[in-house]
Amino acid sequence: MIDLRSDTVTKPTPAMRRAMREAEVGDDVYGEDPTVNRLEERAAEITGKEAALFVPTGTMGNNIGAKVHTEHGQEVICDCRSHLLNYELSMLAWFSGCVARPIVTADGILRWEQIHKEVRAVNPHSAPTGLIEIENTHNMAGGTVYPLEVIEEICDGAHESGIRVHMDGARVFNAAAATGTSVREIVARVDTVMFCLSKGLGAPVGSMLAGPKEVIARGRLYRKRLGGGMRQAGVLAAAGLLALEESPRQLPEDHRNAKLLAEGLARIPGIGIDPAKVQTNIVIFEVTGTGLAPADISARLREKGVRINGISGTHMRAVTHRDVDRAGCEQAIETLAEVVHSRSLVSAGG
Ligand code: TLP
Repeated sequence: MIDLRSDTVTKPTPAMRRAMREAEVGDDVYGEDPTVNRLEERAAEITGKEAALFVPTGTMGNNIGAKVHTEHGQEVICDCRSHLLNYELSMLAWFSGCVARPIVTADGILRWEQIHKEVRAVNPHSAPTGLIEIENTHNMAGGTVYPLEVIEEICDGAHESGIRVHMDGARVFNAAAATGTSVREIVARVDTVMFCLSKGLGAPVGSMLAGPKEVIARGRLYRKRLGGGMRQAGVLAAAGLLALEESPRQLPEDHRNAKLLAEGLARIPGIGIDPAKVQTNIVIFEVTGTGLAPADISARLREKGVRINGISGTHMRAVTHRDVDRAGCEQAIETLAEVVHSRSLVSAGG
């Protein structure tokens, strides 16, 4: 199976499995798991933050990130297609008691110019702004990357207004690989960053939330409240450490494969995509012109050994990662071309 549904499908490498088997462990709720402690220290070092917290998922990391910066009854400014708003079961409302103030963007990238118009102070009518959330890379906008100066402008503007910034950096290592900038530089001015070990970096489980010591200490209590106190989690952290040290070097290859995929898809009649806009490992394309719905294309691809999901009634998303190589991507293009071609033969009565 060529599985391009997401980079979350990556399986742990043999080296990760070995490290997991041999991991030194302890009870992490007591702070006694040496491997978790090492992972948290490394994540803090790499992000240039005072501290980091190992959480089971990106969703938990984002929501603890939102919680530590906000109070009930505030607003969180984010892009309208953000993961926080659309794919986290309204945890922002349920857990943090905040309302999202979504901003429509063409490319998922917020600019201070748009944000500052939405910042609200306490007044008798509106909920005050508690947080700005930016997603880098932006998943549903097609893996787009924040230019460094845009992040800096947002953070400087936010901080002058007394507002904090959280980065959903689930794929911030992809942003780093695409721009040749270190993760540390990318996240230097944001107050907290969440990044995932379990996507392109290939660990089986886990994400990190990094930020100031005091904030992470409060985050640790929220993690426990949410049921995320993981005891001998060193078996997971061991894979996470390898993901941090070894996996980033794979990402440029994933990006080249995404470009190849996009160029191949652009040649298939009825598929809409501009390969020039593909910056990292996410390829979003329109299929309306094929006369097939995304769900039908998905089902037909699956019969032929390729998995790609629809993300709406008109668009599909393919995500490259290290478990699908260049030949796999070429095969995926060919299979999609066959599916679309057989449909056009049917509609032409051929
Ligand atoms: N993204 C998943 C799905 O939930 C859509 C995927 O397949 O891409 N932030 C971003 C930007 C994400 O893309 C995701 C997962 C998360 C947060 C949440 O991470 P997990 O799945 O670990 O909770």
